Amino acid sequence: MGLPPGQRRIEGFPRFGTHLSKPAPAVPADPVIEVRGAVAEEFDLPLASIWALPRKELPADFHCVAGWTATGLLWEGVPFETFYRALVEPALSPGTSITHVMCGGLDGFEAAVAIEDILADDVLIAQNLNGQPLDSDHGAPVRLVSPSQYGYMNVKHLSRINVLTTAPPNTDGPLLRSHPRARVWQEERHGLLPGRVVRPFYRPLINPIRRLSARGSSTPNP
Ligand SMILES: Nc1nc2c(c(=O)[nH]1)N[C@H]1C(S)=C(S)[C@@H](COP(=O)(O)O)O[C@H]1N2
Ligand SMILES: [Mo]
Repeated sequence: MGLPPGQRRIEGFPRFGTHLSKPAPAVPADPVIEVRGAVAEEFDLPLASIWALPRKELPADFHCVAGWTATGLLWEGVPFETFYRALVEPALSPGTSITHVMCGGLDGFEAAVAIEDILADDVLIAQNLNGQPLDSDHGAPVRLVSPSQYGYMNVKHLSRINVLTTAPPNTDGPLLRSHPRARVWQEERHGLLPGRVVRPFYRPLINPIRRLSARGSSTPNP
């Protein structure tokens, strides 16, 4: 299959993100996912409890909104839907209807994912990449993987989910306004402008962000 509209293949899989050159956050000795928001009582799920759920492998490409695509990745983890149905849904406050899941990383990065997108069958809480535990560049100890959505929905170092009953306000300025769905095949690159219009403005950001992000990498990066 070809690449989604406006994407170009990149060699390898670079570290990339709004963290820029900041090193990855330390992984706690006993990592948990904090469950917050519209639940009867907030709680923390040790990652160990999540690995008791059925897992699957997910071959996928990875698409950053700036325009690069890493191809041929193999993720392994627990489908988000499995995790949600088993451990989160039973804990919801009675009568609530969830519209969004705000996912947060140990570095403070956040993304609000629409419930219909995060429950899709290609969304994982990923623990392994290409047969190895996730390294700190790519989101240790676990990350959200949603290959049908741009990278910014794929929260690294996942440590918190906040279940919401309304869409959270978009706090981006008008220029870099992210799209609330971020579906790659629809080219939902931008919240206000058609995706193809913003391509030439995003593309020049790739190399500088990539260089900065590599500087904070734990592994030697070209
Ligand atoms: N915690 C966290 N997750 C994040 C980011 C970040 O800065 N922090 N950046 C996002 C962006 S914009 C992209 S393109 C991907 C890049 O993932 P990679 O570093 O594994 O290539 O991570 C996403 N998830
Ligand atoms: Mo990105």
